[in-house]
Amino acid sequence: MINVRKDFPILTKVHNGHPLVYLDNAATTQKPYQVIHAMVDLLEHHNGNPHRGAHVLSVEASQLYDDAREAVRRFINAKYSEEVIFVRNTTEALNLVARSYGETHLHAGDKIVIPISEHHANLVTWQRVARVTGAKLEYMYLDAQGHFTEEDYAKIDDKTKIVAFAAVSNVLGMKRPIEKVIQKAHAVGAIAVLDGAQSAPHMKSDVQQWDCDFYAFSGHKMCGSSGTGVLYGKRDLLNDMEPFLLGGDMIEYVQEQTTTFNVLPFKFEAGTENVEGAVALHAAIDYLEDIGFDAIGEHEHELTVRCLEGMKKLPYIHIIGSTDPAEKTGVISFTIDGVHPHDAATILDSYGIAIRSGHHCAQPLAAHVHAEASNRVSFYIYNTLEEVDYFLSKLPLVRKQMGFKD
Ligand code: C6P
Repeated sequence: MINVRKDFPILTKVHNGHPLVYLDNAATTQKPYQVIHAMVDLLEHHNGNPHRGAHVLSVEASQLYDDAREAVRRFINAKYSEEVIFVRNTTEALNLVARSYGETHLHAGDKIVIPISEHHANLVTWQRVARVTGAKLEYMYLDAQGHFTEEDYAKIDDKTKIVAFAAVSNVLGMKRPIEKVIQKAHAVGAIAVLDGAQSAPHMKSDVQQWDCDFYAFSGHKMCGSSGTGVLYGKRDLLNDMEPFLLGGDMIEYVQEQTTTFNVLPFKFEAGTENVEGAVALHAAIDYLEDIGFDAIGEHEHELTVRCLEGMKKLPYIHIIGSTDPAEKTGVISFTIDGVHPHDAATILDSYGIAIRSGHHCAQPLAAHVHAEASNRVSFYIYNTLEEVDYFLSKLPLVRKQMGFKD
């Protein structure tokens, strides 16, 4: 097991008289000292507006920002650093693709294909593209355990122009057959948009090996800060797209009536950049790479195996999607017979356990599996088997406190 708890100051928090057990990592992860200190160091010693000044602080901030971009390029194995666009988060990255590619490249009769399990950021965005262009949004409905079926793959046909899917679902926690889906998209001339919000923190990202056209992820879900995410796009595609936001730093020449745009990546980074966020993401990447994704995967697997074993013993618990730990990152969504998920989360919070409840921003999936709301535990590098056992020991108390005998 990885032992990194000492790096995370928030994990010493005591809540309701109990040590905090933080099991809501798919929502956001906690930050190690290494990331916190990198941000403080920037603010104390190097803070300036990047790419705009000749003075020392602007130059230093520019250097740190550019270094962060290079770190991201390495992290996802992109070919060129200008293919890495800093945005606020996964949501903004996917909106950028939908607006700047989807709305300008699709036409009536075209198809966008997505799984029913997508997060709203990768779903509502395509609804609008469909509405604006007249294209059709078609869903892959998955089998009862959440796998793609042959029927799903058959939806990727000659009319399909975009296939968008999460590399890991935030509700099912299942790793997708990334390369297979992308190959099917490319075989019909469609582009593949990969939502990496739940993959980038947990497994090695390799955009060249996957051959995805776009890849989006958020810094805050991988030990970085809020407010910084990444859109990777293939250079030719990005060059061919209009910018999504207009303003400072994304221009080449501005005249009274017309403007020419800056080169990549600046064309897509209008306004003052979030240097703190970029620096935090750089530190987070260094931190995770030091641990290594093999170790991270093994650690999460052990926690998931233990948790699933314990949950399966409770007849009133129903896990959504596959229960095979080999198919999952450390995400388990479930319902409890007779207990509203918000009640369950509130009761567990009284024991210091933080879990998520609700529709997890995936309402079409929730409706499809007839679980309008559910609970979710999600693990990360600092969680321990003891924490899993503590959670499993308190889980039966939820039903007891709601008045059930067992
Ligand atoms: N899911 C969760 O608790 P942002 O909010 O932009 O950083 O990430 C959006 C997003 C996109 N795709 C997937 C697969 C996601 O899981 C998320 C964020 C959080 O599941 C908040 S709803």
